[in-house]
Amino acid sequence: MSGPQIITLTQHILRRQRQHPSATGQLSALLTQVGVAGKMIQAQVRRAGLIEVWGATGETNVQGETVQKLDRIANDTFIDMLRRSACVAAMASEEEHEVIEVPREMAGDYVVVFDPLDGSSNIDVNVSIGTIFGIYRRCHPDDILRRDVIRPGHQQIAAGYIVYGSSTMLVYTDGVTVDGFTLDPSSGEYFLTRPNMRMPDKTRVISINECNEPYWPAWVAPYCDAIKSRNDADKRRVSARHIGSLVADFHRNLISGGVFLYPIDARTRRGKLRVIYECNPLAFIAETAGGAASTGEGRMLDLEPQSLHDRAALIIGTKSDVELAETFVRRYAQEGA
Ligand code: P6P
Repeated sequence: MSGPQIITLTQHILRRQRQHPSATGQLSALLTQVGVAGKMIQAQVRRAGLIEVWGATGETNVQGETVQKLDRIANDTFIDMLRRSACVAAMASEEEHEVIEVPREMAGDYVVVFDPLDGSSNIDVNVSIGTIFGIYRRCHPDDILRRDVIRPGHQQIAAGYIVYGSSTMLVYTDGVTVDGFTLDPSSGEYFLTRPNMRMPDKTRVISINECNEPYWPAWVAPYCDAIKSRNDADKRRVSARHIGSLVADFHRNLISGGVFLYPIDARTRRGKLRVIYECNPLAFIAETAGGAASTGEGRMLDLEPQSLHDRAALIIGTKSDVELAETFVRRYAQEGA
């Protein structure tokens, strides 16, 4: 890959840094290290089956989910890279019960939250999976506080994901633009292939696990029907696509235009997706790209999490159809459904 029009992830990050004269370079270094961790994880993902990384470890994580071998590898890789980056003071992972504090002598100015391998139930069937991350400034120069991590998503200063799909792409936002970088396996470098990604304003795809319909709140089925009713005998305007890997479903919708929903489950009265390290990073990306993300009752990024592994309902994607979902929620709430 060469030519003046193609720039690397590091070149892009440094260009952005130059727009902030007071920048110390720590965020640039941190984002670069995230990219390196992504390369290390994708190297293992791409060899699943050739090396003994299929299957489960036999452990159950804090979520009560079976830990896949690649979950453990991705989690340990991310933690090690961030711990040694000198940019991070604390981190929170889907796979870790508690916040991980970096020793003071190695700590930096940032806090990172992440799902090291989202969609890992898809590993053994060769379906796209990914890493999701969010970055915050630490709240206090010396101590790690609860509010360093348990905080609303609108305080993020950067967020992104790495999707291990037909190619490996790193997509991140600094709050100004959303930019996508494709990993070139021959050079080991990420190249800017999708600058300034914008969420299309038309929904072409709806993503939801239809098998949960018996447990949906009353507003969900009518909402889905309203979206599907845009199709007519002559033209299909909306299709259903649900990979079962949030990061892959979101990435497709960000490029093609779509809405993803994981509503509250009426049996448990809670959602499945985790607020801090799944919903909020993607919500920050969605909003920066001109889309939206909601719990149904309100803006996802305004939600005040109460604990590290809080879950919520998530509706994310094309802004008009996220807002339409909120309209349905209000209508059915008024009808007492
Ligand atoms: P279900 C993967 O485990 C995940 O957290 C998301 O990536 C995905 O969207 C969701 O769960 C799928 O859940 O209940 O449809 O299998």
